[in-house]
Amino acid sequence: MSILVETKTIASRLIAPSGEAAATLPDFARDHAELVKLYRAMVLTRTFDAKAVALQRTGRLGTYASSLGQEAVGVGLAAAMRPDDVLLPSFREHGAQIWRGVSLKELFLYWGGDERGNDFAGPREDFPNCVPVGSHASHAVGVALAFRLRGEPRAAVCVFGDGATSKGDVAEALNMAGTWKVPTIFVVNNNGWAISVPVAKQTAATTLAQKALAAGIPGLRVDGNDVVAVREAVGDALAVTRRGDGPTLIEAVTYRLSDHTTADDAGRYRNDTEVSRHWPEEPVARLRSYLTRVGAWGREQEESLLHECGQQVERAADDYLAEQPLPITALFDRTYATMPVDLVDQLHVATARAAGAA
Ligand SMILES: Cc1ncc(C[n+]2csc(CCOP(=O)(O)OP(=O)(O)O)c2C)c(N)n1
Ligand SMILES: [Mg+2]
Repeated sequence: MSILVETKTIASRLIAPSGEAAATLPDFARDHAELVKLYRAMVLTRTFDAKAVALQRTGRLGTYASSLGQEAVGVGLAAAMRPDDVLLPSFREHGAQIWRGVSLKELFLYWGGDERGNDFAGPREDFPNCVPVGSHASHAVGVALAFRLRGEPRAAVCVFGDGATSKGDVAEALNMAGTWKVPTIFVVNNNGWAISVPVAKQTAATTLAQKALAAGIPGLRVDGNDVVAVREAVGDALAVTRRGDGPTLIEAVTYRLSDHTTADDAGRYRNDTEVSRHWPEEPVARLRSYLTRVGAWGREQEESLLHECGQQVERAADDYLAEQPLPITALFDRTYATMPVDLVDQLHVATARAAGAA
């Protein structure tokens, strides 16, 4: 009798950290222009990220969750999606949101505490960031069920962290997705840490991909710092689910090079040696190195891309900073059709204070 207890522990990889091809590349990756698009999106994401941290440090943005070193997960999965699929991100998927057309100004607004940042002009049906850990996984199953009931060939792509996989919400969502065979792709952005808790301290599972087994769905591990491998894995899973063959759980193994958020100091619980060990694997340098090797990228392109991204991000930051903030009373606007009494009282206090301050 054989007992199936885990999925493959080796993460599939197409481009090695050195920038050499580690396997035969899929068709899309033979087109250098396609790879350059992925590279540009990762560089833009990183440029946005650095500016967001700088704005927070100077008191002009709220608490911000950096995606430094994790750009390949977001960009790779979004590049595999169709525009009318629906993305349900957690809070570290800036790369995916940017790829799908959320504007940099909207992202700054959101992280500046302004709800208008969630009213995307671009992907109208994408979900806003989900800060409660893992609670959007069941929403993703609902979205996918709606697609099935309406006979639409669309899929829901739900991204959450390694920490979220320890939550009941995620286990329940995987279970129902498997039972109903709905078109949901779950991507675990495994960055090694849930704030100060490393993966090994929150689960005895050898991989997070194997959490798919109990739900009766495929689970696989992919190198989350290899944007080509991420795009390929998510693309394949989407093709399967569009045929009606159900969901997949993809564990993208990456590493959080930054603090958890700007409100965190990872130096208090994680040593620098561990972080240094992961820098050589980061996704942006890896793809640049591949593109340089094959003659599709050079110093001039790099310089002009950095300049372009810098300008685009600065313009968006200026637009964000020039926006008239919403009145404090806007906090009360969109949660209840009929406001509970205690909130009505708070609204009166806020209104009075705002009037006093004016
Ligand atoms: C339900 C819930 N519990 C606790 C928190 C506080 N919290 C915010 S992020 C986080 C850790 C999340 O870790 P992980 O899922 O690995 O995502 P990562 O932040 O590493 O991207 C926690 C516990 C929360 N936001 N929601
Ligand atoms: Mg994590």
